[in-house]
Amino acid sequence: MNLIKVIDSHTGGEPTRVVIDGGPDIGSGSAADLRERFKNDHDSFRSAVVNEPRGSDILVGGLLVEPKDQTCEAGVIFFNNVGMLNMCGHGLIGFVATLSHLGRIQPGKHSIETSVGLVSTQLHDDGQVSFENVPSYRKAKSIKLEVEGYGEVTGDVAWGGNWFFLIKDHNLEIDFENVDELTQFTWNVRKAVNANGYQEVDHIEMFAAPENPENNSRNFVLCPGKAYDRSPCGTGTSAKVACMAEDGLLQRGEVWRQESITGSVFEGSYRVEDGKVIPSIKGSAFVNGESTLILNPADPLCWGIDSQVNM
Ligand code: PYC
Repeated sequence: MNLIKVIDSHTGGEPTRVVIDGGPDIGSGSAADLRERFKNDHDSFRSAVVNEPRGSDILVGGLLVEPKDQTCEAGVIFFNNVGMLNMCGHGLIGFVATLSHLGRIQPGKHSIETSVGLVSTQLHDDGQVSFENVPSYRKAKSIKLEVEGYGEVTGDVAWGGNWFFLIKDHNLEIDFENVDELTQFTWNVRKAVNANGYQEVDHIEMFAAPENPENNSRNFVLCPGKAYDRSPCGTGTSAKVACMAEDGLLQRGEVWRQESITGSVFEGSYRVEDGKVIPSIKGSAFVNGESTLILNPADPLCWGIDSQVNM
């Protein structure tokens, strides 16, 4: 039997499960190297931690690792129901809240090593967390796609730590009651964008007017494993900020309040360094579980029910 210690949290409704003890031995190296080793040799462990019957399609996992860069407080590798994630904004906020819960950090600045680079985080006195993301940018503007069942859809391809296709113009309501339709639409968009030369895009993000007038926008984000993000998506908000910066629609330091379909909010802003947009994202996470997972090889579902997502 393997005993795996985990801390669960949610960030604006989106859950994160951080493995703090009992994970596989993946040796030492940068978070990018460890991510590859974890991906190639320990995929069943990933599935055991996040998939049913212990987890669910919306759960994002984080493996706490020793950072190679000794200036960092910790390293983390993110994964989900179908594979590995690059960066994960809500996951990073949950990770910092987890380190705080464990007493490993106090309010202040802390660097964290991720598989796409170092990110600087700040735990605020009131428990909120902000982080400066990796440089974010738009790769392609106003790409037109023919989307099955919906006709022509226009959007931008952008990087915010994950790859996104961002859609402003559509006729759908971003509302809880409409989640099935939003999922179908964004899934068809994903198929179209991948078939049109953007294989790397695995997150689809659409925008509408906010429900709360204090916010700037409401979004719906479809994640790679076909679950939708309950939070406003940290990497998605970073991609949005990068596009708006390029269009002159958001100035340096100006705050963009991104509301999710659940009503939770991230504040996004940016600075420019060496000509690159460096987004900052601020949000809150709450630890809501501390438990030991039991991996019993006699259990036929010990390694989880693999999420079946057919493109
Ligand atoms: O917050 O960046 C994010 C994220 C990615 C996938 C789910 N959440």
